[in-house]
Amino acid sequence: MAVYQEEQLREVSKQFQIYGEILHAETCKIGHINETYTATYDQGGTKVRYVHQKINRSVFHDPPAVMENIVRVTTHIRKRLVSQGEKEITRKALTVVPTRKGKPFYRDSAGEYWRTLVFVERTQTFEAVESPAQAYQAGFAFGQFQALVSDLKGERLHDTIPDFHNTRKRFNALQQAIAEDRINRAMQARSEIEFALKQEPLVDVLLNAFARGELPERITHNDTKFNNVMLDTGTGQAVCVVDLDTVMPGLALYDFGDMVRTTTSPTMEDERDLSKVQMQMPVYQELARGYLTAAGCFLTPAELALLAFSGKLITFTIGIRFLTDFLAGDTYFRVHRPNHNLDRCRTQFRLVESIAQQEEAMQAYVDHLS
Ligand code: GN1
Ligand code: MG
Repeated sequence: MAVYQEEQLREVSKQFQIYGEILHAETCKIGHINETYTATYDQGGTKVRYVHQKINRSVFHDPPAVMENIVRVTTHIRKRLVSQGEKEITRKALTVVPTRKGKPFYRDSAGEYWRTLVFVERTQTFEAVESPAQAYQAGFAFGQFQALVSDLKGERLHDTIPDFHNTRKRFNALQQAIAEDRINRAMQARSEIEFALKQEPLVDVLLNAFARGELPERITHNDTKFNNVMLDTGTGQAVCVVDLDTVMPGLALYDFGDMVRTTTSPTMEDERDLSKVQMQMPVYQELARGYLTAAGCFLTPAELALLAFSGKLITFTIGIRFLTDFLAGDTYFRVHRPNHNLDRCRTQFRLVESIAQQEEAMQAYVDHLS
């Protein structure tokens, strides 16, 4: 880690209610948005780990609102787990560590927002699913998350990123990026652009159903990537879900859709060999079974009828977001190599095709389960 980062972290670490001295910290490379560090402290002779994160201000315009949502949600989940008699609560519900002034975030002299969480030990995350059993765990974990927050009382949560999964707005943004073609990349992405524009009939399906009052607004996670599920290193069972920045009012279908996107192909999100990208039915079936085991009791028939479609839609939506960012010059998603966003877009579009080919069977399976 760069020296300036280490000094910055040392400064940040002093602001939070952590009793002990920081020994060292590592950069966590997962995630395209925030800067994340795992820091080890000496606490009474024992090594204890915490997570420090700098919230990306160009993505999250109101970090205090993000933190207010997260504190409300994690506090509520903790209470529910306690009342259910659960053990290991600080592994199952994320713990926001307050600053010495009692706030959930620290604002540094440059205006950057930092937060600290208790590190969840003896867990691991995976970029791609290794077995149907892991997909079951992911489905169950996010379904349970939705169930746990379903009775959160009080004001509506903040929309931390308005219109986050609004495919019509994402589609319009793509059209604009194509029209502007700011850095002359449209040529390179001709076939992806053509594919994207052809899919326009998908764009309004969920938005229209919502507008007609057929789909309920719920509290949802909105970033249900498989690498946001912490799996116990011993048992392989899901312990908790992380990355709560986008927890806000939304549709349950978007959560399920993003699980389909990130679990059912054996490949990473940026796989270059497209022949390896495919929706695997046995993995999908376990994902759906896990999700419905936890969430089946509250989902409505209209939601259940659109589960398979939601996988196709969200995969398409994230695909056009990668494509838009590629055309705009990689300003949103962190990239690690040339054409990274274009590669990511290609895998998404290949997966859209694979889901489309199997969509009927995918829906038939969930119909039979529910
Ligand atoms: C971003 O935080 P991270 O990297 O898990 C993005 C998601 C995308 C995802 C694609 C706030 O998530 O919406 O699905 O990349 N998060 C935000 O990998 O835009
Ligand atoms: Mg995220």
